[in-house]
Amino acid sequence: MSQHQISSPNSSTASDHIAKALDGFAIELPSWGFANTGTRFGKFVQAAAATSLDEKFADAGMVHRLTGAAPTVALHVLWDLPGGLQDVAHVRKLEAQHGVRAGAINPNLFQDQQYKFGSVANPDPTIRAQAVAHLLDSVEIGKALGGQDISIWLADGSNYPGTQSIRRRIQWTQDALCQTHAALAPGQRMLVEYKPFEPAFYHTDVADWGMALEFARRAGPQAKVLVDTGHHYQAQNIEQIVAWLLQLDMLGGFHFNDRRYADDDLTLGSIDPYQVFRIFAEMRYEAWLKSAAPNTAYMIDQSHNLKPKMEAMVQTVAVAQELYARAALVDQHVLAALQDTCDLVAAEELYRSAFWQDVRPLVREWRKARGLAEDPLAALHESGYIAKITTERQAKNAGSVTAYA
Ligand code: LRH
Ligand code: MN
Repeated sequence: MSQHQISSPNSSTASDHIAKALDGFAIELPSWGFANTGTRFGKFVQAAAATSLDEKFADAGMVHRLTGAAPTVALHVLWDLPGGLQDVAHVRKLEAQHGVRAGAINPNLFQDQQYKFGSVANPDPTIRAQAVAHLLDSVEIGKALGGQDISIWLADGSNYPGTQSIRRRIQWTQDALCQTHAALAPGQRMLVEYKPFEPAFYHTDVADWGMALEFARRAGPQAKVLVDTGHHYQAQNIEQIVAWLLQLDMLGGFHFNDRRYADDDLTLGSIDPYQVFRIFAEMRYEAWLKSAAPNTAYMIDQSHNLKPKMEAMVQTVAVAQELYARAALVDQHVLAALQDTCDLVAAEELYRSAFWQDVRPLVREWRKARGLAEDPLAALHESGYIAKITTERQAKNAGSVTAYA
């Protein structure tokens, strides 16, 4: 075997590597990925889309049964628990019924009319207090459901220079995150998600990883940074940001999706699968370095505006497994030696040839060995599940066609 090549995928070592890696790999589904979503130019309603929490849990349960890798579903408070703590008992029932647990709790601080000029960073102290109250409610819901993470994304910002004080908004945001951190139970985490723009188009209060890092650090030890892959400027090196956050032990989790232009929320690996591989390679290095899997939450955050939602979600989990399996093929020990002896081509060949390995046969083998469908997408089609939910839901969905303006 030449020094450039890693062990071919059907060798025992590769299948062991992949099996071990996939046994420890789970990715969280977004409840909103099953619902009708759109852009500002409209929403194309799907007859089989989920319109209730029951249906979202049913769909998530089906994806987990098919893939064995999606045991939790992220919830958005106002979309999924409009009754707040009162809805917890119902969520518990759905967890038992569908075999998936509630995962990260995502507060909604972007849709209410009073948040036009911001939520936690709004110049009006009454509105800031309302936003903090919602964050504290979300923490209590998280405690009641026993999930680990409160995942906070703030749409706060402004559209025109000079119209808002960036400095005072930093302090207001900090105050809110400190109050939220103070309410966390031991073992709970708050994840601070950054995004450079949209819906604000001049400044966003938590716009990049540095701001999120500083906000998290100042909030307290249970605060970490969440990296949404769609929340970066085109030329940003996302895996370098991941490496830094790992180096600082401040990486809490990911929202995976893909994009060609902005926060397009397309399906993972559909535009740039090598990007996801490079991120997973940094995660594998961390696991190798610390001989333990990092406590990083892998989550999907996509809106399936055109693709049929169940297929899109099953496809996403399968692609995530395949890209994670490829990253598991990188021999970190050999790579480190090649990197530190600056054997550039050998290092690159070892790194990229892992990406080029067609691991699908071994991933199918892993599924088969665990009593799972070798091809989850084919199994979804054969299951009749889509026909069943289409019949059950089409009337309700037919009534929800909306226009933007
Ligand atoms: C914001 C975001 C955030 C969610 C939302 C659904 O763009 O990534 O994570 O709250 O999408
Ligand atoms: Mn996100």
